[in-house]
Amino acid sequence: MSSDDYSKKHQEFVAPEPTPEEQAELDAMYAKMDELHMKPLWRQIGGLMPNEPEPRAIAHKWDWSELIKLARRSGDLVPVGRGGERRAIGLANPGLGGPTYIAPTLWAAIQYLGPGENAPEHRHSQNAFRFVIEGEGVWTVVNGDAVPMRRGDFLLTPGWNFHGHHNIATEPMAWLDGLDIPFAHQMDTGFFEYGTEKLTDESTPEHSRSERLWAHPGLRPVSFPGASSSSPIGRYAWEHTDAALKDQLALEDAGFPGVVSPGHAAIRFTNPTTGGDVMSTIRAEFHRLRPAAATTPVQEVGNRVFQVFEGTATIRIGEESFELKHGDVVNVPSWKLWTIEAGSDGVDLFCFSDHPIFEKLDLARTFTPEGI
Ligand code: GTQ
Ligand code: FE2
Repeated sequence: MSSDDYSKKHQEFVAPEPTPEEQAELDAMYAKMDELHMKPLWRQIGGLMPNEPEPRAIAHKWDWSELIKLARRSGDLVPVGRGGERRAIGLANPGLGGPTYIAPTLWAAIQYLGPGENAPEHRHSQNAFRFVIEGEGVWTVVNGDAVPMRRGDFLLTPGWNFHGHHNIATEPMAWLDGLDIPFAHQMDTGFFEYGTEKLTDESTPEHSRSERLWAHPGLRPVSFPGASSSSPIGRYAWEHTDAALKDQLALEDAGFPGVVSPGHAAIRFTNPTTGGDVMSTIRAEFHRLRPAAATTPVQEVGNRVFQVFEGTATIRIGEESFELKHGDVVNVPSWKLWTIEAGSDGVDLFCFSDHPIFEKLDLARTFTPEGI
């Protein structure tokens, strides 16, 4: 697809000037349409069918220092329990008006659990993950499997799995939640049920059962046939993510392929039963940039959300740019040209997106402008 294809604009439609009599008839017709809940396409074609995506979501950054401050405050003031379910503070994209959507398809929240607190078990059709920006001491129970949460870990709670969170440590803990709540909400596909009031597992194992079965590199148990749309791995431990990124950069130094572009290492979390994305609606990746390295500028259909794990960076999104540091969250709306440039110490970024939705529906497009 060349850039010319994207620049062809709708023809300007110019109707002949109506006479006063014609205008009166037109006004009456439009009023009748309005009354009967009809709307003519010719008065809205440009807005409904733009030449290219015109997202209502805007690019926005949430400062970790503010997020964590308010999370702590809510920990002081608001109990966690059945009904409210989670002490999670959703990030609301200013361009999307009322609902708590960071993007039309995606929810992102900071969740906070004090020492000794339990977030009760429930299940929902919405897919969920956690990314642990800092701290440890919470374990999540997914269908009876206790999954520890530690710094840098990426955890899955695919749709319809019972899950609850328990802080058994002496310190509070906060992490990033990502779900497809807005997608389910807008498409009317959501189901929700309460689970048991009791803890289904009191143990705090080093590794979840799901990891012991599924998280050995390149190996799968023969006893589980077939592909599943969600990954069976409950926890992608930081040590594996970090090692994979380190190796990509070491191989780049030695002159071998593997990095995305010079100084830009990246991994995608995968479903070992398919090699594809971890869940049907959400893609998750981790990116590492060497000091001053930059990603290749790209436009993509779909939405990305980044959280800085370590280091600093500048992200350019369309005409805007944002300075990023530890814990900051930023979203990239559909089809906005974006690039990230690392600061002087390099940068580590967690990233999630809704790209699997659009790939499945043959709606995915990417465009890499030349000469940028
Ligand atoms: O931890 O189960 O941020 O159900 C939003 C909905 C977290 C959770 C959120 C949820 C959860
Ligand atoms: Fe949940």
